[in-house]
Amino acid sequence: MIPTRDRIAEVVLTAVRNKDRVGIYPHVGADGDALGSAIGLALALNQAGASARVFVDEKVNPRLLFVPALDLVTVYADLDTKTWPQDQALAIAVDCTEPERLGCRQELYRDAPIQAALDHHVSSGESGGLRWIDPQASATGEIIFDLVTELEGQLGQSLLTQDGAMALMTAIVSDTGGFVYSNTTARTFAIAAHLMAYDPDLRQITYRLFHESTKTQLRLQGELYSQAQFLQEDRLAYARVDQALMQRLVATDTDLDGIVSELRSISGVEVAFLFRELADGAIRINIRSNDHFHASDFARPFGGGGHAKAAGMTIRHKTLDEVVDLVVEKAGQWLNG
Ligand SMILES: [Mn+2]
Repeated sequence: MIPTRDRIAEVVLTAVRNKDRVGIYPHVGADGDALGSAIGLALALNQAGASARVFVDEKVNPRLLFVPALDLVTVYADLDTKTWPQDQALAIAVDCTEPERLGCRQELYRDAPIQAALDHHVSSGESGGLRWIDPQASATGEIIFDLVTELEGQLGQSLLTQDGAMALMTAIVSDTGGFVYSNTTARTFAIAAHLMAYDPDLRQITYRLFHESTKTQLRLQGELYSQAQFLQEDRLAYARVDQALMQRLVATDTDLDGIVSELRSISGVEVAFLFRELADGAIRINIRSNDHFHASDFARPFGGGGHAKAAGMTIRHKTLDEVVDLVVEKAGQWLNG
């Protein structure tokens, strides 16, 4: 039996040799890995003679607008589904395995004569088509690199370019947090070293992905951090933001990104909360925790959910003060229970 990754390399090679149309589908809410992988793959396939395009559900995240070759990306709403996708010989899902993760585009994907999925997440669901899943890969970008390397060998032609290396480096930097998460391996560095030979702008990638901020964010962080509260021998930290503050600073929801994680990063803090009053009066609560506090178990009785260390919930028909008191008291019991 031919391993699936070889079969995927084979169908991609056939598509390239036939100069076929190949549709590439990152998951909804494409992050640096999904988008970088998709564009890196599209560039390599086009370099080899295919006609590849990337289809996405929503506009590219402003943080990712530095990624090269965005002209290869079409947003679903702008897509004339009667033309291009009808002729695709091959559809490739990247950074996801289940067609449900493709949102509006799942029919386009399913309609292709051949489907292949490239992913590093372990998937339980059954789905048609070919799958190349490598849970050892820090990012789908590593899998794309392997596939491109395989194609280069088969075609006896170099397919990586500076833009392609930039896209794949973005994918890897994004999912490894800049080569610091525990998913970073010797192989990750070996691939990164290979990509560096094409001179991608690594400084630009890390700045745009992790460090770029705005004046509004700085002011908002200043306000929230200076008012942050610490309870339970500093094991519980929280910050709160009401509509008046948001309006005074002309801040939006995304300006609050990262604040609760920053509170959780404080040495000794087991659980951190960010309480925000929404425009309709509901209170949204973001929870970040360390090993000893299960965030989604905590959120569930309040109708929320998420993961062990990151969860959220929304409480209605109570004031911000009431919600803070309620949640902080309950969390105190959890910490001492
Ligand atoms: Mn990924």
